[in-house]
Formats: sequence, C-alpha cells, structure tokens
Amino acid sequence: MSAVGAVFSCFCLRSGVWLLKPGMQKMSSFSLHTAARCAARDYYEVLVLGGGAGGIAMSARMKRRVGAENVAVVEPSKTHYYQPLWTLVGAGAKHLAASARPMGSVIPSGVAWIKSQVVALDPDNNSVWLENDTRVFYKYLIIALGISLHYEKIKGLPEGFNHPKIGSNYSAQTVEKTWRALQDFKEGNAIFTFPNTPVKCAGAPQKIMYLSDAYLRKTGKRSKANIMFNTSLGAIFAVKKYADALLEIIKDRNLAVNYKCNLIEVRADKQEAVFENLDKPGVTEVYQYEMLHVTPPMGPPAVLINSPVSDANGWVDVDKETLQHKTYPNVFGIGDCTNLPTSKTAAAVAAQSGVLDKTVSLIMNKKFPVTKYDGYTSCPLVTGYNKVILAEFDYNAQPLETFPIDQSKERRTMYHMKADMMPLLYWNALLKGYWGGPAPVRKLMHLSLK
Ligand SMILES: Cc1cc2nc3c(=O)[nH]c(=O)nc-3n(C[C@H](O)[C@H](O)[C@H](O)COP(=O)(O)OP(=O)(O)OC[C@H]3O[C@@H](n4cnc5c(N)ncnc54)[C@H](O)[C@@H]3O)c2cc1C
Ligand SMILES: *[C@@H]1O[C@H](CO)[C@@H](O)[C@H](O)[C@H]1NC(C)=O
Ligand SMILES: *[C@@H]1O[C@H](CO)[C@@H](O)[C@H](O)[C@H]1NC(C)=O
Ligand SMILES: *[C@@H]1O[C@H](CO)[C@@H](O)[C@H](O)[C@H]1NC(C)=O
Ligand SMILES: *[C@H]1O[C@H](CO)[C@@H](O)[C@H](O)[C@H]1NC(C)=O
Repeated sequence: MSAVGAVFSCFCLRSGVWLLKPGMQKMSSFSLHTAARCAARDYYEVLVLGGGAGGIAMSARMKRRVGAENVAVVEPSKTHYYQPLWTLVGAGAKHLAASARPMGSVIPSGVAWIKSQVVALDPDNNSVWLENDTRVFYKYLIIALGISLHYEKIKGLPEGFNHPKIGSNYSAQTVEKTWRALQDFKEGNAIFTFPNTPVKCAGAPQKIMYLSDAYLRKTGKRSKANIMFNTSLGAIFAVKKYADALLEIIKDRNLAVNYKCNLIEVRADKQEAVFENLDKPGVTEVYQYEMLHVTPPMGPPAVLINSPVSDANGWVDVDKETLQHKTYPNVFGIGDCTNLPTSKTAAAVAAQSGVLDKTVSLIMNKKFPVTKYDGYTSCPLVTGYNKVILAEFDYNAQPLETFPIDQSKERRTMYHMKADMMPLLYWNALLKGYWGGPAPVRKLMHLSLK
C-alpha cells in the first residue's frame, strides 16, 4: 500500500456533524483531521478516559453500540478495585484481594486498552494527550476519571501512615492498617474524621466508626474507648429521614459527634491529631488518639483542573439530566469526576450509565437526548457487623427506595445485599453494561404490593 493510501485510511472526522443545542456555538465548521502516523492507532470513534466503575460500564455499552474495534479505554492502573468492599475488608468480613481484579479482565474483549495516563484534554481538536506526548483523537469522548485523594493536604501525611494506630479505608495502600489499629486498641480516643471537601461515598467515614464500635464491644474493650466522629459537615447525613435514624444509633451506642471540625495535621509519632474549628477561624484543638481513621480531602483529578471541559472547581461540566457536556456536544461525563449535584457513589454511576448510554446513542443518530437522570444515588450505611440502613435518594435529597419497606431501619437483609449481592451485581452486571440502577426493580417491587 502506498504512503498516500495509508494516510487516507487514517482520515478522521473532526467536527461539524454534531447536533447543536441552542447556545452551543463551540463546534467550528466542518473540517478534517489527517492523522500523521498510522502505526499505533490514534483515532477511535469512542474514547473512554478512566477504567473505573463508570469507564468500564460505558466501554461495555459503547462496544454494543459501535463494535469493540471502535472503542478504546485510557487507564494506567493494572488493577481494578471494587471500592465499596473496602469498608468491610479487615473487619474479618472481607479480604482486600476480594475487591481486586486485573484491569485486563474487566475491559470488554476487543476494546483497546491504552495503558497510559491522560495528561491533557484538547476538546477543540477532539483529542487527548498521553504521557509520552502522543495524541489520541476521537469522535465521542466519555470522561470517567474518578476523584483524587489528597492525604498530602493534611500536614504530617502520608508519611504518618508509617506509624501504627492510624489508618484509612479510602485507599488500597492504607486500608488494612485501619484493621490493625483496631485490633491493637488498648485504651483512649478512637477518632474518625470527615474532610472539608466533596468526597465519594459520604457514608463510608461513619460506617467505619460503627464497625469499630461493634468490634470493640465484641472484644470487651468498648468501655476503654472514647469514640468520636469529628466531621467538617454541619449534619450527620444529607437526607433527614436517614439522619434521624443515624442520630438514634449514635445516641444508643454512646458515640460523640462533633460538627464543623476539620483534621489539618497528624503528629503520628506522638499520636496527636490537630483539628481546626470551621466556625472559628484560627482556633485549633489537639487530641491524643489510640486509633485514628482518616478520610482524606478529595478533589478532581489533576488533569481536569483548569481543563477546557471543567467548571471553575475542576469537575467535568455536564448537563445534570443528560450527562452531555455543556459546551462540547460530543463530550460526556460520568461518575465521581463530574459536577452532577448528587452524592458520588458506584450506585449513582450505575443509574448514570443507563441514561448516558441512551444520550450517546441519540446524539450518534443526530437526535436530541431525552432520557433524564434524576440524581439517584445510594449509600448502604453499615451500622454493625450484620446491619445496614440502605439510604437511597435523588437530586432533591428525597428518599427513593427500591424496596417497599422502611429502609431507614437497620436490617440484616440489607447487610447481605451490601456484602454478598452488590459485588455480584457490580462485576457481572454493572461492569458488563447491563445494570442501569434499580429503577425497574423499584417499579416492580412497589407495583407488586399495590
Ligand atoms: C471506602 C469506600 C467505600 C465506598 N462505598 C460505596 C458504597 O457502599 N456504595 C457505592 O455505591 N459506592 C461506594 N463507594 C464509591 C464508589 O467506589 C465510587 O463512587 C465509584 O467507584 C466511582 O466510579 P468512577 O468510575 O467515577 O471512578 P473510579 O471507579 O474511581 O475510576 C476512576 C478511574 O480513572 C483512572 N484515572 C484517574 N486519573 C487518570 C488519568 N489521568 N488518566 C487515565 N486514567 C485515570 C483511575 O485509575 C481509575 O481507574 C465507596 C468508595 C470508597 C473509597
Ligand atoms: C505512547 O503510549 C501509547 C500508550 O501506551 C502507545 O500506544 C503508543 O505507541 C506510544 N507512542 C509512542 C510514540 O511511544
Ligand atoms: C487546536 O485547536 C485550536 C482552536 O481550534 C487551534 O488554534 C490549534 O491550532 C489546534 N491545535 C492543534 C495542535 O491542532
Ligand atoms: C473533636 O471531638 C472531641 C471529643 O468528642 C471534642 O471534644 C472536640 O471539641 C472535637 N474537636 C473540635 C475541633 O470540635
Ligand atoms: C475499616 O475500618 C473499620 C474499623 O475501623 C474496620 O472494622 C474495617 O474492617 C476496616 N476496613 C479495612 C479494610 O481495614
């Protein structure tokens, strides 16, 4: 084949064909991009950034829409984690290994895996830049980069994790340390923190406290422990129905909750935690701990900060109902990296994946997106070794419960849902692009009782 032929076979459509919404003037006139190199593929019809919950679910769905050979995922990590399991790891309930699978095994077969980090987005040219200074072009882009953890924003961390008595269930590196700190507990303060930033799974920081309380009771050490939840927030939970139920539990179990206080420093060699009082700037308090569980400050991935696709805070700027980007109609966002005003969870990703699949398909067929995401999210609040309050709610912080029972009651059935059923649903349905959230089940459950 001649050089000219090779070049021609790499033509990719750059822009000009998208459906424009009123006010969307971003797309320039029709133009063509000629790829310089054809050896490594540098164009995919659908490019997915991130191989987490949202990225893998969308790759599977896009493979069904356009064929595996037209889809690629950019993801540097060799391992895919089912993060919700981390709350249960260690408590003897689950092992860390149970939450991990090789990335290659979850990427749908035939879909290209580009093993690199994305270092810049260039939506005006329908391309992204990789670590080695090469570009990949796309017709449609799906951004699913998750949320970044920032332990380093707390003075004394992450080095502090080299000392005992401190752990964090939020990262695979420190999750097993939490369990060790709990087993070593002798006497004193057990402190659980919540940062002054958006977080993923806002219930996890307190789930860990309830499990610790249960463990200390089981081992006869509870009377020696002063358990406190020092949170940056002004309330225990965003939805009143569940907040009321949690406050009851907190009272019954003699747990102390302190609002508006934010962990700013850890002196791990002396087992001291320093908090600032968010209502009184400059006022700090130092606490000695026998065990400290840190929920780190979080924020958008670095590549999104000041990127053309992000809002002023660094989150991907999408329409909250269709998940289409507000200015680039061929760009879409899903999951923790977006500015969707709902609680960041895998359950929310599931509901979003069903909506986004329909949005993208309509755009591909030059139609307007119509399916609407209602903000559905869910947080199984583990309140003991076999008890769960299954919080489910929408954009208006209104409960949106799947089962026709009062889910604000602690229930054993819901624990089995969380510990045993959800992982199956995650690996076999969500990641394979077959689980779009519980809405159909909810309708069925509620209907069947009417
Ligand atoms: C302790 C804990 C408990 C939780 N409990 C629950 C629960 O009970 N229920 C629930 O529904 N959810 C829970 N969650 C939240 C849930 O895990 C997340 O909301 C979900 O994984 C979000 O999916 P995502 O695709 O947006 O991001 P992720 O799954 O985090 O995936 C993001 C991916 O992007 C990749 N990436 C990042 N930067 C780049 C880059 N520059 N280039 C290329 N790739 C990049 C990352 O490597 C990662 O693979 C919990 C989370 C934690 C940590
Ligand atoms: C750059 O990295 C990507 C992903 O690892 C790879 O496919 C590509 O061949 C690399 N390009 C060059 C020029 O090294
Ligand atoms: C990318 O697009 C911008 C604006 O459309 C243009 O000015 C610039 O030259 C393009 N850059 C590359 C490398 O193609
Ligand atoms: C943190 O918790 C302790 C113990 O319950 C409480 O006395 C203290 O006031 C809290 N810290 C802040 C900064 O509020
Ligand atoms: C997280 O912490 C709690 C208590 O602190 C513990 O019961 C749970 O097992 C921990 N998970 C891990 C993975 O360490």
